Amino acid sequence: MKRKTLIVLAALLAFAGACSGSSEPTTVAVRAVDYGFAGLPEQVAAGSTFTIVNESSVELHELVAIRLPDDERRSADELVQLPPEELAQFFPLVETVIIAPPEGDGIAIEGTGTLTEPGRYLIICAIPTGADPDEYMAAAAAADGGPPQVAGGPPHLAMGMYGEITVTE
Ligand SMILES: [Cu+2]
Repeated sequence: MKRKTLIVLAALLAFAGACSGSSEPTTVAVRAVDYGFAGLPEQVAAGSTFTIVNESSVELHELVAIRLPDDERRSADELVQLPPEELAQFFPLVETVIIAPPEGDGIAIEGTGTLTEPGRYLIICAIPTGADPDEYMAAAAAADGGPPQVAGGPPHLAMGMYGEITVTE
């Protein structure tokens, strides 16, 4: 076999190894920016824990992980285009919510940040654009699990702050 062929084969094997090497739970540090998630992996092993750091100096951000039904085939791109009341149907499937103030670390306010159930997850931030962080946190506490009512523009997901991950066995 020619040397060049061997090098290509070695590279392919290394690539295959990297793809299948997601079986161990890890801690995934995601960076929240205006407006998106940086460092969101495509796949993680079940039991992996998410943390967020908010790199914005003005906006509050959150990471909401929704375990999509097994028969849900629409992409994250399609799901975030749904009217708010249709998207709200997925809210009972929220596994965890991590919220982080501007230039701050995230705190899990629902769940623990760990995704234990294999499947496909929609990741969104639904904070209204331009909302006052302190006002939002106070409203969230007062809403007792419901959607906080605060002034602001469209949710950050409408600005592109969403993603999709698959949790593997
Ligand atoms: Cu956000």
